[in-house]
Amino acid sequence: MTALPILYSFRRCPYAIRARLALKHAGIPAELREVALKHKPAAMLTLSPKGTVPVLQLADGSVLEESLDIMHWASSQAVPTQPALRWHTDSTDEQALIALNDGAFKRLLDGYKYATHQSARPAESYRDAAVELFVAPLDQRLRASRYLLGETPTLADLAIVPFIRQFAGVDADWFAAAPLPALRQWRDTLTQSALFVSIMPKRVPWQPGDPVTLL
Ligand SMILES: N[C@@H](CCC(=O)N[C@@H](CS)C(=O)NCC(=O)O)C(=O)O
Repeated sequence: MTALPILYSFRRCPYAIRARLALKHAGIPAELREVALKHKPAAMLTLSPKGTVPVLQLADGSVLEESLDIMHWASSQAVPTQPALRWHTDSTDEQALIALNDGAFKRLLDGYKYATHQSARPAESYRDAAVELFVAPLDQRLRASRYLLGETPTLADLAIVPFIRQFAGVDADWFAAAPLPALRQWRDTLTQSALFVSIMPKRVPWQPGDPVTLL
């Protein structure tokens, strides 16, 4: 038994960012253990041998090892005093958006991020395919409403914005000039929010015996 849920996390990982956003937004206190991906702690690998972050160990000992499961658990536990977020619309629209983000868009994002001059396919080709598939349609959506599924944020916004942040960061000059004004505004609103800033401080990697650091 542990007193608080324990989140194994990596600061810049978009999956871990969405999990931290959800827990923090839901007002759920948790211990944060920063992980160095090259030196994953044995305690984490024992809980979740697949070795990806985020991993959440609940107070009853059970383990959530998928970021979306952590978001859904957080939404089910949300403290009622927290500001309204339409947590889980359960709409097929929301599920389809997140599935496209985590599937085909994420693969193109990785291609864009990791392409080198030696790659058979240049970075721009991945970027342009990602824009056509996902990024431009998000911008179109956001020209019609402030958030992805309407005028208030939902779980989809918190789940997807860490990936758009990463996409924007690959070539910030290109993103700043791209014909994606509504997407930029949305990215800025969410990533400059007090919630987002509060889950991004730099941490040194956790080691057994360290004092507890709270999320
Ligand atoms: N489907 C997983 C994906 C998590 C994931 O791939 N996380 C990356 C970091 S962003 C990771 O831990 N990779 C393992 C590694 O780099 O060793 C989730 O949604 O939680």
